[in-house]
Amino acid sequence: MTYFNTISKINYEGAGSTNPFAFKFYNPKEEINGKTMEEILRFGVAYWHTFTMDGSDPFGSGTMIRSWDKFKGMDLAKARVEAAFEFFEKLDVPFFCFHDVDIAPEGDSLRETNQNLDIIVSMVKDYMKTSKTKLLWNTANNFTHPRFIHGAATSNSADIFAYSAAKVKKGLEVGKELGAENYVFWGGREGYETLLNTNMKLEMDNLGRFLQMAVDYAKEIGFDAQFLIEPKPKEPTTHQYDFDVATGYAFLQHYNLQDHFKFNIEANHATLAGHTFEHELRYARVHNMLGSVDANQGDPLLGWDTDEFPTDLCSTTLAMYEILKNGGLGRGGLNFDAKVRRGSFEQEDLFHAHIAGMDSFAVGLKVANKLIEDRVLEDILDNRYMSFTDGIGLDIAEGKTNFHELEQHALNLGEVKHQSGRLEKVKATINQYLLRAYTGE
Ligand code: XUL
Ligand code: CO
Repeated sequence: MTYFNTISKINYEGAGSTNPFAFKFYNPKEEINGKTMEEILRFGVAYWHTFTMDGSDPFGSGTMIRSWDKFKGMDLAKARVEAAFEFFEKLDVPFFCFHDVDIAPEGDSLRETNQNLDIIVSMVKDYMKTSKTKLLWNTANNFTHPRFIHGAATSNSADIFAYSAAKVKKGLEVGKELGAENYVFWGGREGYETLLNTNMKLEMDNLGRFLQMAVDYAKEIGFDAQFLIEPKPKEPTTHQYDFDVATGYAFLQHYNLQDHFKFNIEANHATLAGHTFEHELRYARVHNMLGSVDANQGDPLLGWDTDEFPTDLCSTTLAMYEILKNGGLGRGGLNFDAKVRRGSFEQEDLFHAHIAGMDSFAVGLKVANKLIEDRVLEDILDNRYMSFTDGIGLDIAEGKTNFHELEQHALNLGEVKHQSGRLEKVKATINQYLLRAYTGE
């Protein structure tokens, strides 16, 4: 059965196209430095937002009109797989991502849930034999069901800790079965609402032990995916233990897990933490911990996770700058952890949304690549930090000096001349590059 009957394959038609069902900037086969856009950008579709969620919010019920919703239970799960692979093919997207509960309904017991999962996983595996779309990552949803009311690996209940472990164990087996490139840990409820009833030390130690057991089990079964922590500061909890990349990195180092994990960085999680998207990418990159990206954007006027499709070209440019400087995303990708607005309830909106996101990152890629080619930001940095390239500065940078020498240097200093930061000039230059990207000037 088919579900998107009025829509055919989305092709690249160029910046002047007026066809809403065409890419204007994302040209999968176009090469940039010897790699195609498709290979660099590694786009993924998030199963939950696109095929499972219904548009409900805390104030209103679902609005999405989905042709597969006429089915129920396992039939609905199967219909979603059919619809998903039709969508992937029409969008010509190389990856998808899912939580266990997105693809198969929970049964009355964990055993039954696993059986449901097995049926759908074997169906997905069959589709993957003929589809080009691969699994970027899967994960366990250890936050929606009421059993996770007080957390999963950080629950006060040891039984729930065990239940959560069983779900991740199954997730690792599923990831291996489907050849997942990565496995994601987003600590949905791994945090607290109040310290007044929380044993922070025990909860964090348990989370460390949980992740170590996951590493051990993946090794045991020969599942070689890259493990990813996805930081988020709050929501649904008041405070999440994986607040941001810096906090997550300290956590990983404390529990000696840093060699087994990288980060999956989500734009809207960065802004909830009070950072820019590019800050989180930069922090991960300079520590060699940038693994993958959940591509979306938040609403600066709202204090919660709005998961909008990314359309801010300045943000996609600065994000692609970090990704290119990282030498690419490796086994990671750009997963659209993004949902159409509640008012965009028609199926064709799913295409418009993904086309908008893919085109926005394609622009970001081209502009960032040009900025790097012309050494725009590199020259600024070289010039700005020049004082560390010889004399006392070089000694500092090479760790060859001490407070005695530095004091002598300071005592003999005359007036120190500063250079302007030229912030406005830099911003104007970025705008110039953005606007020039397609005029060819
Ligand atoms: C929630 C979120 C999740 C993770 C996977 O904010 O981003 O969907 O990406 O569990
Ligand atoms: Co996410």
